[in-house]
Amino acid sequence: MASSYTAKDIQVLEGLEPVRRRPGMYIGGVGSAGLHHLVWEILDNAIDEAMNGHASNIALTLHADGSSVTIADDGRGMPVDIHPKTRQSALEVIFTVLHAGGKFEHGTYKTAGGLHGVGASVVNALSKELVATVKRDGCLWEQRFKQGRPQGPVKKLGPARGTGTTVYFHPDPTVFPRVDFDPALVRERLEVASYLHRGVRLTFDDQTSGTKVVFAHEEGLLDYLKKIVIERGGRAVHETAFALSRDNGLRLELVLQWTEATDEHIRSYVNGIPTGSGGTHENGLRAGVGKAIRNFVDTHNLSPKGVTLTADDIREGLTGVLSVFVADPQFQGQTKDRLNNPEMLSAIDGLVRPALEHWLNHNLSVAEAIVARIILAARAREASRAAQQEVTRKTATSGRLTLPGKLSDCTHPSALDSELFVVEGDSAGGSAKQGRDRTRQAILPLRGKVLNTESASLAKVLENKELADLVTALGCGFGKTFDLSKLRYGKVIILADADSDGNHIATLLLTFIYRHLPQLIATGKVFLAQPPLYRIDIGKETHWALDEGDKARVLRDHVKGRATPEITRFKGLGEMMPKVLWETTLNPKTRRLLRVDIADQIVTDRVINELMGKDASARFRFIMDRAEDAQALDL
Ligand code: 28G
Repeated sequence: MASSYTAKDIQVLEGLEPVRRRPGMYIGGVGSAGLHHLVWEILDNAIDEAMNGHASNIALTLHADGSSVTIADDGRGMPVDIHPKTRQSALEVIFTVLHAGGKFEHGTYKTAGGLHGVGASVVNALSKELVATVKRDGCLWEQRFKQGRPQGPVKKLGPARGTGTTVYFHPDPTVFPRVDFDPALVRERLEVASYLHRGVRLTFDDQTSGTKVVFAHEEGLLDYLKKIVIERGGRAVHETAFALSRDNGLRLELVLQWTEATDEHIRSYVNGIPTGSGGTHENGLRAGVGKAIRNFVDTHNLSPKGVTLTADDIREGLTGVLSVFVADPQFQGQTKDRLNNPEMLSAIDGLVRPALEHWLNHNLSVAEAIVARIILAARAREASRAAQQEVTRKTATSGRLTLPGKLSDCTHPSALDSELFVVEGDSAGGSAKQGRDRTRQAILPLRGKVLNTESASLAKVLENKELADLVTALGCGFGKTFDLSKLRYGKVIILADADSDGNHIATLLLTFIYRHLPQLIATGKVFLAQPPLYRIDIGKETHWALDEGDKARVLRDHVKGRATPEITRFKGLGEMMPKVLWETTLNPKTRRLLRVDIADQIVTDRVINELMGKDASARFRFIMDRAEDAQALDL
C-alpha cells in the first residue's frame, strides 16, 4: 500500500511543484493578501456548493493560533469513490491537480478569473497541513495532506449522519513569512457573502477572541445597503431604495440610494468577488444612472437655472451595491480587482437606465427629493469653487487677505516647510502663538463648537464657522474642488488637551477631515500633537510624561533613592507656559507626533460611525489604544 502511494506522491509533487515554486503566480503574493486568498478560495468552493442549491450552512473557524482555519459546508460532500482507471478519488483530484474542481460545469459561473478560482489544489500545495473530511453515503471519510502530498488515500473513518465537506488547513510558514489571519477581514468577507447570497447562513467562530457570529440576510443586498448607509453617516435622501434584479442572459442585482454623504459609494462584485477598482460593470451602472436622471430632469422640466448638472453632481451621495455574475470574467489591474469585459458596459447601462427611469416616474415624490439633492450638490460645488478661486487669487496678488482673522500665519514661503497647528481654545492658542517658531508654524485657534459632520448635512457643514476657517486656512478647497497643490502647509497638526474634551474635538476634526478632505490623510499630512499630561521634577531634572504609563516609567527610571519627585498635572494646554509648550509639544527636534493613518476604508467607515454615536471617552480610548500599538493612529 505504502509503496504504491509513493509513485503517486511524485506525480503530485510534479503537479503542484510550480505552485510552491512561484506562489505569487497563483495567489498574487505571499503577503497578507495572498495568505487570505487561501481562505477565500476554500470559502468560494463552499459558497458554490450553496449556490448550486446543495448547501445552506457554512461555518468558518479561525483557530486560537490565528494561523489555521477550518471551513465546513453541509452540501453533498466531495465525491470519494475511487476511479478505477486513475485509482484516485474526485476528492484527491480536486486537491492535487491544478485547476481541477468542477468549476466549469454547465450552468455554473466560474468563481473568478485572475487570482481567484485557481482551486483547492493551490491551497493544498501551500499548506503545511490540510485535512479534508467528507460526510457522504452514511460514512465519514478523511484524507490528509502535507505541502500538497497525500499522506495516504481517502479513508473511511466510520459511520456518519448527513452530508458535507470540511476542510482544515494551516498555511505553510516556509512559504508565507507571516501566517496570521486577520479576524476583521475574514469576518467582513463572511458578512458580505451573507448579503450577496441570500439564504446561506454563514457562521464565524473566531477562537482568537472567543467570539461567534452568524450572518444571514433574507433581504440580501437591501440589507447590505441599509448597513452601508448607516456606516457612512446614516442620512438617506429617500426612504425606499431602488432595487433591480435580473436573470435573463446576465444575472444582476443592484440596489441604490441617494444620501447626504458628499461622495459616491458603490460596492461592486463579480461572481461574489469584490471589484474594489470597479471596471466596465460599474461604468455601465454610472452611465445608466446618469442618463436616467437626465432624462427624468428634462422630461419634467426640473433643470435648475444658472447651474448645469454634472455627472459628479448626480453621483454625489449615491450609495449602492452591484452584484453581477459573468460566465467569463476578465480581471485587470495590479490587484486584479477591476472587471474588464467590454460587453458589460452597454449591457448594464441598457438594463439600469430604463428600469431606474421607470422607477423614478412611478415614485414621483422620491424622484423629486433625489433631484433636489442633485441640484444642491451642483450649487455647493459652484459655491466651493468660487470660495477657492477667491483665496487663490488674493493670495497670489495681495498677500493672504482672505485668510481667517484669528489665524496666526507663519512667514516661510514654502508650504512644505510650514506647519499648521489647529488648537482647541483661545488660551491654548495664545500659549502656542507665543511658544511657536513663527517662521514655520502657524496657529489656528478654534473657539466655537466644531460641528459633528458625521450626522450633519452638507449645507450645515458649509455653514460651520470653525470648519470654514480651517478650510480657508488650508487653501486647498474640499470635497469635489479639493486641490492638493494649493495646500498651504506641509503638516496639519491637531493640538488638543490630553483630556476627554480635547479628544472629543480632535475626533470631530478628524471626522471632518476624513469625510471631506480624505486626501490629506491619504497623503500622510495629518498629525496629532502629544502635549504632556505631567511635569515631573526630580531634583534639578525636569521630565514630561504623556500619560499614566509614561509617568510610571519616569518615576521608575529616574527616582532612585534621590529627592522625592514633584509631580504637576496640567489641567489644559492653556496653563502651560509658552516655553514649556515649545519644548514638549511644538519643537520638531523634541516633540512626538502621531501620524493619522487609514488602514482600511470599509472598516474605518464602520468604526467612525460606531464611535460617533458613543460617548467621548469611548472615542478617547479608541484613539489611545490604537496609537499605542501602531505608533501611527489608525483612524
Ligand atoms: C468546506 C469547504 C469547501 C464542495 C462539493 C460537492 C461536489 C463536488 C464539491 O464535486 C467534482 C465534478 C463533476 C461530479 C458534486 C458532490 C456532485 C455530486 C459534488 C467545498 C464531481 C466536484 N456530489 N462540495 N465538489 N465534480 N465543498 N467546500 O469545497 O462531476 S466541493
